[in-house]
Order: sequence, then C-alpha cells, then structure tokens
Amino acid sequence: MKMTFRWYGSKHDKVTLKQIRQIPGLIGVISTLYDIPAGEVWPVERIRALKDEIESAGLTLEGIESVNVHEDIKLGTPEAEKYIENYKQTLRNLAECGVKLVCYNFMPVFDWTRTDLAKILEDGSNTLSYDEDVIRKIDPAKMFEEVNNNSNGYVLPGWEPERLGEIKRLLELYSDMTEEKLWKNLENFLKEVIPVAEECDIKMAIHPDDPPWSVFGLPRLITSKENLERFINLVDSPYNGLTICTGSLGVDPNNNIPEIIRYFGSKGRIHFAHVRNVKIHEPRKFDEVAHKSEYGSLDMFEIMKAFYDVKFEGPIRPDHGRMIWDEEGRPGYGLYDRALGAVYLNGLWEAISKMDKLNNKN
Ligand code: CS2
Ligand code: MN
Repeated sequence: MKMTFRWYGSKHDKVTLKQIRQIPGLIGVISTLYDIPAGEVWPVERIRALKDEIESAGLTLEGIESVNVHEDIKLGTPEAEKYIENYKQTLRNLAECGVKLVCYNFMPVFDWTRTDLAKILEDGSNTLSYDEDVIRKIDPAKMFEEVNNNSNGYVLPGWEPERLGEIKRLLELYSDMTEEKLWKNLENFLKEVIPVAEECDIKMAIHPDDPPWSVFGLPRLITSKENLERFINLVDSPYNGLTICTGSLGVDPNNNIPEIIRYFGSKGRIHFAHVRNVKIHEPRKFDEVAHKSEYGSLDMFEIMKAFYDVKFEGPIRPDHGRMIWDEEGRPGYGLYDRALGAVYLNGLWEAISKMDKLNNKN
C-alpha cells in the first residue's frame, strides 16, 4: 500500500504541499481540479499543471478524487449522453498526463451528509457527526437556509451556496427516482465509461455512499457487501472497482469491514482506500473519531491486516480527521489529525508486515 493524503489544490486548501511532504511515510497526494464543474471536460494543461506542482514539491499525484458525475447522468435525462461523452474525454486527458486512478461517487444531489460539522468531543477537539433524529426533524428546504447561515462560512459537499437554489430543483427532479432506476442509470454510465478506462489504463474506484442509507428520501446504492457485489458485476472488468471507505460503510454495523476488504480485495477489485474510525452511539447516530481503534467502533488493526493479507498495493489515505490543536479550516480536512492518522496506520502496517516475516521464518 501507498500512504497518501487528500489535497484540494493551492487555491482551495490551507494545507500546503510542503506540510504534506513532511508527514513521515507519505509518498503522494490525491487531488482534483476543484473549480471545474461536474460535467465539463478537464483540460490537459490544467491536469499537467496540477501534476507538475505536486511533483515539484517532492510528491506524486496518486489519483484523482473526484471526477464528479453530472446529476443528469444519475437522473438519466436526455442530456446524460453528452455528459458521459465529456466524462470519457476527461479520462483520456487524465491518461495523457499519466493518471492511473479515478475516484467518484454516484450519490444523488449530496455527497457525504452530517448534521454537525464541529461537534465537541470529550478531549476538546471537534469533529463531524451524524444524528438521524436531527435529519428526521428537518424540512430539507429549511435546512438549506440553516446550513447556509450557521456553518461559519463552511458548507457541506453538495451544499455550496450557489447550488442551494439548484438543490430544490434537483430534489423535485429526483422525486420519482427509485433504487432500481438509479441502478439502471449507473449501469448505463459504466457500460460507456469502463471500456474507455480500460483503453486508458485508469482504474475506476466508486466511493461508497455516506452514510450508507437513504437520506431525505433519496435512494442510495453503494451501501453494503451485497450491493458492492451487484456493482462490480454490472460491468465485470478489473477497471470497474471500489474505493473502500471504512468510515462510510462502517457506520452500518451489518457491514463487516475486514471481511468486505478480504472478499473484494482477493478479487482484485479494490483500487483505493479511505481508512478512518467512527464511533456508533446508537443505530444511525455516530461521530468521526481519532483513528486509533480504542476510540471507535472499528478495529483498525483488523482492517489494516485485511489489506495486508490481500496484498493491497493501491493508495490509502486517512480520509477525515478531527480538528485538534486549535486548527481551523475545512471540516474533516485539517492537517494535524489526518497526519496522526497516516502515521498510526503506517505504524500498524509496519508491525503487521514484520510480524508476518517473523512468523514465516519460524
Ligand atoms: C470523501 C468523499 O470526504 C469524504 O468523505 O470520502 O467526499 C469522497 O471524496 C467522494 O464521495 C468521492 O467522490
Ligand atoms: Mn471516504
């Protein structure tokens, strides 16, 4: 495995490449062209400039997260075809610059959803948190206003102020969307895009839905082992793969994460991993916590051991972190706690691999 870090680019991220370079054991970043709206073709020059910037800081560009999928593709409108063509061209342009991995998601309207962006934990740090009771009480139309006013200048992914009007419109468009229709639209997308990914030698890695259940009545697909299995069989190609996000799948206690890693890893279908811990307080009520196993509901040793046992060679990143040491910035994406996470996960990996070698000698 290769330990990496997400970086939003010099214009959009307070964390610098220089800082990232100084995290021990980290070799590269996962980045994106944050300002290009979903559906547009990414220009080769922009991709090349991003890559050059990262390489001149002594790091490598290990993959793109995300090339977002336009809502028309998820909705299956007549416009979808045009946006799918653009997506394919973006893949070709990425391949021209040597990119080998693309992460994306297929969640309608919203990316990850939380009810609190800065919940204070016992140790005084703050974190992203989710409580289904809060969601249930929300009239989505009002929530847009609240999020806009109370988030201290930050918005959730999918809640960008310029999208608030559009969100209302989108929710209406999705009003008759069912899981089966969404599966069909996903299949259409994959049947077009995966052959191009094959030609380009780009591994596609879908991110699980976060949380892995329906929110605001919108269907969600990438939620469980069974659905991951259905997904990889839609197009049976090694290029049609997964991002295993332990914190997304892991908030449903029915998802046995080490088992999921072993199962799909041994099929060669895991191309990317987000490894973080979550504490489930009650069903559908959780906090994101420090990476170390004892703080959460996930056993990080078992998770890293599963990646080791399936000989996972792709990039791993710590995903989100808490805000600690008075750091301020993009919720979930500060420097300090994610850096601690990367170092802890590297420590587990070193211990697991050395124990394995020791055991093989005896
Ligand atoms: C990420 C997702 O911050 C996160 O939780 O894991 O936003 C992820 O980048 C997208 O869902 C992938 O398209
Ligand atoms: Mn994730």
